[in-house]
Amino acid sequence: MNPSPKNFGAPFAWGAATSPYQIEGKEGRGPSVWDAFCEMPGKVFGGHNGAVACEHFSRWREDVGCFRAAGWNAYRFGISWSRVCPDGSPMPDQRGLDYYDRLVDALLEAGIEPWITVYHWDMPLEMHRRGGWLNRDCADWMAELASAVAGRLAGRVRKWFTMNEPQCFIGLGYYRGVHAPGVSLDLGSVLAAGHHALLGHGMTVSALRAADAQNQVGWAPSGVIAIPATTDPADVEAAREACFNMSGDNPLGRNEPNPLWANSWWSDPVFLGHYPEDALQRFGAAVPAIRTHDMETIRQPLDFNGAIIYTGSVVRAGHHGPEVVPLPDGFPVSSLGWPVFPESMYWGPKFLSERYPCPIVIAENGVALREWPDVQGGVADSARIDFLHRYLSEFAKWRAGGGDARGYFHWSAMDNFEWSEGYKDRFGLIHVDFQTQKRTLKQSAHWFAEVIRENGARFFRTP
Ligand code: IFM
Repeated sequence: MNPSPKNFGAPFAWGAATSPYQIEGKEGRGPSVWDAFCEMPGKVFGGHNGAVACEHFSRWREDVGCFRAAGWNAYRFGISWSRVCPDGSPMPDQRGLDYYDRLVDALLEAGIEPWITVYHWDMPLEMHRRGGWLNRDCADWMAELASAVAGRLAGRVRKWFTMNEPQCFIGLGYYRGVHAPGVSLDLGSVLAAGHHALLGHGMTVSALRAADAQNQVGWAPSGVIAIPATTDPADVEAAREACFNMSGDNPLGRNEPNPLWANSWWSDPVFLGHYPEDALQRFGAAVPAIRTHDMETIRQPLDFNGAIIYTGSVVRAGHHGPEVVPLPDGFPVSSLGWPVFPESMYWGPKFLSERYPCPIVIAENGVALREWPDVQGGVADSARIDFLHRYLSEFAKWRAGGGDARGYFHWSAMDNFEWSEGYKDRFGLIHVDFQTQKRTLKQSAHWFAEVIRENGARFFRTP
């Protein structure tokens, strides 16, 4: 590693990310668990759903043109399981695969490397009816999906994420019930579903490697990021502890008696091959049944850890352990109310890579705003530029100190269906008019293109 880097180094993936349910629309696919969830009264803002979304299924050519114009060298997108397995049988439908085949070719032609996420939440409804993640077989179904997709795209796609944020599709979906499938189960069932998801991750890694030995595989979890209140070693230690401690004393987990946002419940099995001891103690009888070889299946060597970082909490050393520092009035927040903490892009990669030594790819980072096209037709999202500038500076600081950074994917490529928040908040670098489906590159997309052209050099210059 160059001790004084002048930019993000090569090869570095610069681009943006999407997921299928959020952009594709329902044309050509079977019903998914999210279609059913959106029909449940009161679950999604304004009764919105992903039936149309960005119509990316039919507009993908135009969209790839936008991505090229935005200067990305990489694009992260997910496979719609309900498109590849529309009736819920794990047998793939070739027409679903054809779609991704064409998309991948178009991206490669545009000089954009595809980074694929195998599972980003749109489980076929029929699989959910057969138990979904509560059914251990779901792990096999996911690995079959991975084999089919990786087999078809072998030699053209080399970068893979197994799954996106099990914290969300298990924690929000099966425990809080605010995401699909929208159920609130007891902790034991939730942890069992999570265990099956982790098995699905491990089996998918093997399937991807079996399809092509040159495949590079990672995953994309999210989790709490604690930022030390000061650089005093006691505060730094308190923040580190808050990121991983799963005992009931953790101030970041106290109100959530479940593994929802804990890094260690999910990442310890994946990288270290076991669940964290403090969590096993805390969850007691709710701990899932772990069969012989399960942990070996889950712990597969990974090529990168896809960190998902939006926000954080400031933590200090208190008299009785880590304490959260309250936010002052008027603290900057996104339109979803998420506090803006650029420092999370330094401390997050640092704490994660210290505990789980593995190169970091930022799989998602971005900000929700409610901007609109101005009278001249441009979209002046200066707050997003400022957000990006600040977060990327912190990421560069981490890399300059020796961090192994391999890529940055902005969330999101384009405005889209933001799950239970519907269409009211916009995350895209590309503005989508949901009435006309017109795409407009926002100012942030143009600014980001310059950053990419110089490989982020501006963040490494000393002022
Ligand atoms: O839109 C989501 C994405 O699907 C998963 N990670 C967080 C994003 C913003 O909420």
